[in-house]
Amino acid sequence: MPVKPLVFIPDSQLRLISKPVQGMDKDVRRLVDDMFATMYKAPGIGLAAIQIGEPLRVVTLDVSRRDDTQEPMTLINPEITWHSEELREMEEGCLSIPDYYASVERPDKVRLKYRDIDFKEHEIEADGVFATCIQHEIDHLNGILFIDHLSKLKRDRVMKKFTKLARQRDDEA
Ligand code: GNR
Ligand code: NI
Repeated sequence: MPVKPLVFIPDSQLRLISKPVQGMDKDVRRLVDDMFATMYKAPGIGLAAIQIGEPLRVVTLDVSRRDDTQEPMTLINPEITWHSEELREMEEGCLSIPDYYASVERPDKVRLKYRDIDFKEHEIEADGVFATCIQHEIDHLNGILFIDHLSKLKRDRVMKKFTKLARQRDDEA
């Protein structure tokens, strides 16, 4: 289960619309394994495939936060079928935007349709951190980042900082 390098802003891959998975095969299973390895190592509570450079609608998730009670979830082709009118604000971060955190308002509850690792369809209701994380990951599948939900001023400031960092890294290489 190799840990893969993460894709960071301002890499334009993060703006791609990821493609639906047509069915499970060895390649998709290997991708899911690599995503869990990369997500747990980071560590993060969720990961979208595009964050390791694969534009497929695959998400790994584990909001348990504790090593002794892992609750890994694989979401293939996830779709939100309903969301509450009620919103909730939560501090978010993103592995593709290291060490930057900001509050985002999103629907408090969602209904989620997805396929599991056996390509079996499920529909579940989610709230709390779980609901926030699902929405953050589905945004990734559509080329959207949590900073897109902030003011243009804040977003521009973050993009500028990371663009400068990337240029310094390139200069050093
Ligand atoms: O690890 C992560 N933590 C997190 C915290 C609040 C809201 C969303 C997240 S997802 C993030 C990992 C990540 O970047 N997933 O795309
Ligand atoms: Ni993210």
